[in-house]
Amino acid sequence: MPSYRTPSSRSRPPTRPPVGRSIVGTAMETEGHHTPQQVIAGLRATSEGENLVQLLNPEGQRVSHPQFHLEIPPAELQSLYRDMVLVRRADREAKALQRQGELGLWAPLLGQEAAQIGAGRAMAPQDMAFPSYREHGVAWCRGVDPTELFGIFRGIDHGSWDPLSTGFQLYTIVIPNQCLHATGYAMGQRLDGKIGDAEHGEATICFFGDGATSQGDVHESFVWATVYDAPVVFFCQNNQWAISASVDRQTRVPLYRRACGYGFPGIRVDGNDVLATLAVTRWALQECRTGNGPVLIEACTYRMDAHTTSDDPTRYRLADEVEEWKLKDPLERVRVHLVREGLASPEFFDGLAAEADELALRLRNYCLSMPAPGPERIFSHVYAEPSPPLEAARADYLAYLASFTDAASATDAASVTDVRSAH
Ligand SMILES: Cc1ncc(C[n+]2csc(CCOP(=O)(O)OP(=O)(O)O)c2C)c(N)n1
Ligand SMILES: [Mg+2]
Repeated sequence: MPSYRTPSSRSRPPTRPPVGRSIVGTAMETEGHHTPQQVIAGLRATSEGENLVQLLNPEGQRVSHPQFHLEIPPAELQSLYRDMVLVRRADREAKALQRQGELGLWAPLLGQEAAQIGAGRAMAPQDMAFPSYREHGVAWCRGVDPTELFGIFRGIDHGSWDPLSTGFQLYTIVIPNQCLHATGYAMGQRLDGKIGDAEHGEATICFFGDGATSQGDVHESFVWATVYDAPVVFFCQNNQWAISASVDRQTRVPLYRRACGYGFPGIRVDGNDVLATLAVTRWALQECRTGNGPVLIEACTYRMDAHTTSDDPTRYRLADEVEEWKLKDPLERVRVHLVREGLASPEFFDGLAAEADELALRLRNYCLSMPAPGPERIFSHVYAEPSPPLEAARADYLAYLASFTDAASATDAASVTDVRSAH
């Protein structure tokens, strides 16, 4: 029987008395004018947030924190900025492709780049991520190309990357099933003796939203994770909205404080600050790797765009709110910091802009030439090993299609190819 070690001393985040329930964070696209009132409201919102870990403020200045000290070389800072710029560009291109009828749907990540790049870059190669449907930035960090995401949103694929080699599981639409999957996986890591070593130990990180916290799955996951000391970081991106339901419809206490009721640490980070998110997630994963999991992180951020391309957020939220968050843009504060501190040259920014253009063009070209898979594709990659009942079902289905007199249908059915083998 495996023994479950109860951590003797958790290194907990600092605790301070709660001061309120409003959650604030930061803003986005930088075009547009803001009134002085909006500027002040935006900046004050971040600095007054309850127990918010922040290392780079919206003005692009480093701030200190008693527990989290992050020394970061200029090259690493540039590379974090590069990741955020490129995933934002991929996200904007995907939205344009949807509007042009090339994707069936898109779930924008605009505004959540720092939360996702900070968390994704904190992961070690041996860690495993369980995403929802908006984690395009984490996918990027795990080496899953945006083209792989496009297959899902074009409706021709259920996800074609390898979760084991990338450490990035498939997208999950059913909210928030992935919390249960992640908890089970993390329990497995513990049972297999994969934790305990700070360098080689494994950890799991699970991504979900503020709205997801109202689902029973999250409660069940928290209970199982805590009583089995599962090495899982629950990474909640509180982007303030669950489609049209604002976060005050989900909770009357800041979400990170819920962890206390389950007996594990909860910590609240400025999710629009890539440095703070990186530092806090690194700490949390390390806690898990060394047997002190689970940990809950609430990353305070904002969904700047619609829930999906099928949603119209002007129906349920005020433009003022969005304007306020624009002032806390996760990219802009890093750009300002790099420029002000002389940590990146104009050539760096020019080169990055060109790289983003190239990426967008590559994604567009790929999308326009993406082959449609045949109808038998649904039977592919279901099990690792051949399955006679599934093979029989596939043969039946192809025979059924071939029974049509329509020559075009028969040709389509016969010429179907696996979309993966085509690329
Ligand atoms: C079980 C379940 N119920 C309802 C939905 C429909 N739905 C899709 S996204 C969403 C809101 C999720 O909000 P949140 O957890 O805050 O994540 P966000 O979209 O903001 O990233 C809902 C209700 C679903 N996908 N699954
Ligand atoms: Mg949300």
